[in-house]
Amino acid sequence: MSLLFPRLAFADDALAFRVGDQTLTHRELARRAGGHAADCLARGLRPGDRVAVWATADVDTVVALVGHALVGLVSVPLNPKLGRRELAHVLGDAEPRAVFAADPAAFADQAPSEPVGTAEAPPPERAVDDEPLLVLYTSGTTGAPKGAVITARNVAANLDALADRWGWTDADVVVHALPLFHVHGLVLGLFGSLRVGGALHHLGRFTPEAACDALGGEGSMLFAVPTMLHRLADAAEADRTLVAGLRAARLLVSGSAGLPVREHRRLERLSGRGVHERYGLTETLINCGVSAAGDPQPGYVGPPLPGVELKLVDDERRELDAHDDETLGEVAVRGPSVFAGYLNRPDATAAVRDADGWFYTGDLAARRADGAIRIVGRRSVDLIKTGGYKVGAGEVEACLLEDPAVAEVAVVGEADPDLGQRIVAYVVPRGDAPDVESLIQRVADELTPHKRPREVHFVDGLPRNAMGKVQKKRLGTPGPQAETSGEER
Ligand code: MLC
Ligand code: AMP
Repeated sequence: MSLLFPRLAFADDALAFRVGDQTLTHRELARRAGGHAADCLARGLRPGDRVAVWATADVDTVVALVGHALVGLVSVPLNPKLGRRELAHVLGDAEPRAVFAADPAAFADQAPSEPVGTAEAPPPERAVDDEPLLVLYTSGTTGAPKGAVITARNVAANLDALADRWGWTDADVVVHALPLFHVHGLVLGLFGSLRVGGALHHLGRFTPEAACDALGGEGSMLFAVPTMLHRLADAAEADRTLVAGLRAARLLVSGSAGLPVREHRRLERLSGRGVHERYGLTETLINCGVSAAGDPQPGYVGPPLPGVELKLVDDERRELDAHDDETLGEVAVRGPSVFAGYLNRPDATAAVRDADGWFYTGDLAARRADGAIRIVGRRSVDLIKTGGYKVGAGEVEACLLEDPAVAEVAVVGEADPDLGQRIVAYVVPRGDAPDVESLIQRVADELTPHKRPREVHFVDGLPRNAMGKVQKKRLGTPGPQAETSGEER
């Protein structure tokens, strides 16, 4: 039987997790996760049950996430900043049997939850099986987010492929400041470190100084979204002493959104070393990555990982046999890391995965002769990536339309040097223009703060085609008659 987290079965006193001045060794983590698992069973929870986890970055939450994984409970990590409507949607859809919150007061109004027990017990041994491990909520173009069901095998296969590509071992300490409710921070950062038997040093919150300090110390690899690397480059330009940390790292990894070539070059100029990119999705985990054994490849996310089949297809999903770095097609992937489907949404699952197991990503790319992939954009203008978070234009539009002063609205992502894309709302007011701050706050309160528009433009009407469909590509800098207001932050 192969185990999901082999080192936890033979745990020792090496570091497994650090955040601030709190640490867990592999032995402590194994025993506390075992205690949490036993506690869950004693409360009547059974393998296969879903448990929502208020995913703050702290030791108790890590113990709970690992305890659930070991005993077969399916964690549904929640962004602690989820607004009212989105939280109600996720809880209504996932129907968790329990909610875990390290600080139950944070969750008191929403549902009963219990603090983590401090009891210790031998950890259960979780095999790499085909049972669900996580349900991760991710946005689509329209409607509310969908829960992607990820199995233990999806995760193990993907982490082993990444370990191979990055030479990732038990000697590595990953440094990151990513949230523990998405693939990047949770699956790669936490579960990846545990699967290889290494450690995760979580920074709590991202600052360039903290990242460089950690890399200058015990940290060997940095996992970051492009926004963080952009801020690192800005900070290192202003304070050259930060460069030492970047130089000391074994590997700097960027993902969750494309890192512009200019940012690659800037970091290279500053630190003399480059960034290795990898590309993935919540539903497929990581598909491609640049090998750590070779040089970084600015503009490319590398070839498919071992075990991942990848093809480029045209609009009719016919395969394009192009290796010219020019012909564009949608990326489709197949392999052991493609998810089990969306919870309660067979229709949505069938729309993205065909009968042969191919998953259609919606990403447009070209392929080089050596197989390296260059991501150039997305098929839909309604999927926005901001700071590495995926946001569906439709969910933000639906939220804004609830304001009685909004007659029509179109939400788009506009190029932003820091966030990659920033969310911009074009609003046709009903009568007098509504207050911009309250529109922005509505989205922050109902959905989540990272989905809030950073700018709101008032317009007389939205550009439409003959069929009446809004033509978002024609929205851009509003005309001279339009009233414009930016967010003041
Ligand atoms: C601001 N804030 C507000 C607010 N305005 N809160 C309520 N109402 C308002 N109107 C708060 C925010 O919540 C936040 O708090 C702080 O003020 C700053 O907000 P921000 O400007 O939105 O955040 P920012 O500093 O820009 O964040 C940048 C970032 C973040 C890079 C740190 O975007 C981030 O963590 N990105 C990671 C996304 C990620 O992990 N993606 C992986 C998806 S998996 P506070 O306390 O939060 O600072 C995937 C697959 C793959 O994609 O390939 O990996
Ligand atoms: P999510 O649904 O949050 O998992 O986001 C997945 C999407 O992030 C993908 O479909 C891509 O559009 C984008 N993405 C992730 N990594 C990269 C990358 N290295 N380059 C470009 N886009 C990326």
